[in-house]
Amino acid sequence: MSRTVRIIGAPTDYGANRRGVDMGPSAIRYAGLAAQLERIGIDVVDSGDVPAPRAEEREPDAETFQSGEAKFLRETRQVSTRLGDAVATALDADQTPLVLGGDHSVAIGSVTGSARDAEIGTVWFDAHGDFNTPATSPSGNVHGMPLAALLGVGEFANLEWPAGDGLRSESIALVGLRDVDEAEREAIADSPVTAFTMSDIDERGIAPVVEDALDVATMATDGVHVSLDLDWLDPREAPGVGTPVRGGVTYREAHAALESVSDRGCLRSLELVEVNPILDEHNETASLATELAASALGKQIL
Ligand code: B3U
Ligand code: MN
Ligand code: MN
Repeated sequence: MSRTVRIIGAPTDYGANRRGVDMGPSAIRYAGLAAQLERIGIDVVDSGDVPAPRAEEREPDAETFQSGEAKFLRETRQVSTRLGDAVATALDADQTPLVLGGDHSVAIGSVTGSARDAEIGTVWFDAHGDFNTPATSPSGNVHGMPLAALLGVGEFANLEWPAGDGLRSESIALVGLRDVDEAEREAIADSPVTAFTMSDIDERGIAPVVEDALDVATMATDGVHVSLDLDWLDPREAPGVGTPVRGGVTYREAHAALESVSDRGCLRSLELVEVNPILDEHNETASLATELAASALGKQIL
C-alpha cells in the first residue's frame, strides 16, 4: 500500500529572532513539494496552514522582554495545541504528517501530536542544541528551546503545555551540533539524550552516526519523528535560514542521512523548519528541503 502524506503548514516566526520563516511553508510548497512526492508514488493531501498569529497582531511582549523569560510563550502554546491536533488527526487517518515551519518552536506541536498515542523517538538534525530554557536562553527565542520544552526541563516543568507523553529523553538523538550555549551544553550532558556533534561526523562519517542515531530513536519505540532544521546544512548549501552556522553537513551528507531514515522504515512524522525565503537565494533552501523530504520518504537514485 502506498503512503499518504499530509502536508501541514505552521507559518510561525515569533519563536525566531527575525521575520521571514513564517513564509517557509509557502516557499517549500512553491518549490514543488507535492509534485516531487507524487513522482515517487506517494499520495499527497495538503491541509493548508494552521492559523498562527502574525507579528503585527501579537502582544508586544518582545519589547518588554527581560532576561530569564521566553518570548511569545502564549502564542507558542496556542499554535502547538492546534498543530498537535492536526498531526494526531493525520496519524489517526494513517497518513504521515509532514509539517512545514515556521521556526523550530513548531516542533513542540509536531512532537506532542506524534507522541499522543504512541511511544516515539526523535532524530533532531540541527546546528543547535535547542535545549535552552527561559532561564538559560541568551535570546528568549523559543526556537532555541523546543527540546527542553518537550521534556519539561527547568521552568518548563511548571508550565501548562500540550501533552506529548510518548517521548522519553532516552529516545532522542541530536545530530550535527556545532553551536551550543554554555548552559545548554551542561543540560544536554546531564540529560539522557544522545548528541552527535559535527566532530563526530568528521571522525566517523555521516552513515555510522545516523545509524547510531536511528538505533537510539527506534529502541523500544513505535516510530520516529524526524525534525530537520535546515541550518543543519552548511550555509553554502542552505543560505536561506535565520541563524546560519558555518561548518555544517554537505548536500550529499544530508541526502545520505535522510536516505538512511527511509531505509530503516521507521518514519512516523517529519518536519522541515527554519527556511527563511527572505534570506534565501532563488528559493534554493526551500528546494533543498523538498528534495530532502523526498529522500526521507523513499526517493531512490536508481
Ligand atoms: N542557542 C541560541 C541560538 C539558536 C538556537 N536555535 C537557533 N538559534 N536557530 C538560542 O537563541 O537559544
Ligand atoms: Mn533548531
Ligand atoms: Mn538550528
